[in-house]
Amino acid sequence: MVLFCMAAVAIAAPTLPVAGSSITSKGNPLFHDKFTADPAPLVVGDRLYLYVGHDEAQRDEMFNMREWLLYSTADIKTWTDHGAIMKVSDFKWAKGDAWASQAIEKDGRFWFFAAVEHDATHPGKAIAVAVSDKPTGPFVDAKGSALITNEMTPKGTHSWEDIDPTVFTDDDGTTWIAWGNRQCYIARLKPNMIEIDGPITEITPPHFEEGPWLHKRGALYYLTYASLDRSTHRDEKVSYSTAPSIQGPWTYWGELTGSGKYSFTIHPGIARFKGNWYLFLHNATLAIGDQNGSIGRRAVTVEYLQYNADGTLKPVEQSDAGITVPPQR
Ligand code: FUB
Repeated sequence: MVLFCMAAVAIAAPTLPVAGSSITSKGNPLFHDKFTADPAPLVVGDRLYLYVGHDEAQRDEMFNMREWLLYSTADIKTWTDHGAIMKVSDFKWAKGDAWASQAIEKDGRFWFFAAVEHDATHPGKAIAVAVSDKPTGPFVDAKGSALITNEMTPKGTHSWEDIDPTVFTDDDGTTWIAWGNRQCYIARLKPNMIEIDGPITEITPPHFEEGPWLHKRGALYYLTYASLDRSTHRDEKVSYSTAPSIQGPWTYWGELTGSGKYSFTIHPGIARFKGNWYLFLHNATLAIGDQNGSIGRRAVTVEYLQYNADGTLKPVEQSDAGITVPPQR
């Protein structure tokens, strides 16, 4: 990864909300009291839950992420701050790095998948799985060990290859998990949600960097991800591919967004909620006190996601107004 630390433009709100309090969003970034990253939306009934990583990097630190936070909304304007729903220390076998996550509902329970740094018994990044009876937690380690370790993907060239899980349940009830950095992998999950079922297959799309997100609309499957064309770009953008089946073949459609302002990373999370589709991202425009945005001090944003008649996605412009203004048709 490349280190970029840039000046930030957004100024922190004067009052700091506490867990349980209500936040009325006035545009992007969504939240001003904490640095947030790697947004992962989940719709349950009439609420949208947004799981994020908590960026706590100090000065020139690259990342300092120890816990995952949760926000929820019924109208995508007013958000409830639920505070931390899990700490990386809750996974006893992990030694740090509460990186990107995603939660899904299956059979009435909520399964939370997240990237962490494994201890010395399986060096490198790993994927953890936790479970709760409610989307708001408390979540507990569901397996007592990693679901995916670095040794399980031997083709990879670096220790942080096994990050950024995305989970998706197909119409036949099978849940799939995709993940990766530089290489993108996919595998079936067993119905118990804590074991891989069958082979791990590589599906790396063009310019794949990290942050895959699986979703389906109509008959089409989408693999949206943080992309980096190292020959021309300094910062990640979002690109996507589509397929007629979760098992491919995948067709690459190119870039969906530009880079997140001042941010090397960008991390897509997609959800349909009350008739609209949303693309959650992050940038590094937020400043809190004397802490400017940086690679490890990011802020979550949201934009409308719109489809063309053939199922391809309309390019998304990132803006300060975000979804406070109606989408352009
Ligand atoms: O937030 C830590 C890492 O940075 C995530 O796992 C990646 O997707 C990137 O956003």
